[in-house]
Amino acid sequence: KLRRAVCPGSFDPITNGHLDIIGRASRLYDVVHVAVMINQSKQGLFTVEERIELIREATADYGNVEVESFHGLLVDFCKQRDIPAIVKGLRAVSDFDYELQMAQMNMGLSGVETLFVPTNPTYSFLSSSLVKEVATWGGDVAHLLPPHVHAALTARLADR
Ligand code: COD
Repeated sequence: KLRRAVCPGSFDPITNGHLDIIGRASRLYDVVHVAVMINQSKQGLFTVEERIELIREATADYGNVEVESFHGLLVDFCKQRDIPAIVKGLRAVSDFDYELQMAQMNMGLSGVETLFVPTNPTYSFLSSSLVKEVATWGGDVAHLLPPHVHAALTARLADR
């Protein structure tokens, strides 16, 4: 039986911080599902389809990563695919309260475990929203994103 885990998020867009966690999960599990969770109250910079494509290109070399979107509860995504574990990165104590709440809620709802991986300190300050804000005002974020994601971000911001 294949051992599966999910790395969920918004990934608007995927950063080197996300990629670090996905890569580490891909060494621990047979299959890692990356779930782009659809949040209709949040207007993204990239469409869900664009985010999926950027993640697929970034994770193609790992060989065991499957990328898809999902509209609904993360525990239902897990149940439908027989996934017993959620893998999350923890950047700082500021992440902890909310992540703990979600982990306990998800455990209570369906018994799915959440495993926390400490962020690579190189990326502990990194989030998609900060990257977008810095790039919007011309700051250099090239070292924080895979090259094709940086190119897509630069193009998208130039269009606006
Ligand atoms: N270093 C390491 N890890 C990182 C970094 C970084 N620099 N940045 C992000 N991460 C990891 C974190 O684990 C983070 O949780 C994950 O990547 C995704 O990050 P984002 O910012 O793309 O996504 P979020 O925080 O918007 O994702 C929240 C979810 C979509 C996971 C959550 O809202 C959810 O599960 N929603 C589905 C609906 C649901 O089930 N709700 C009930 C929850 S109890």
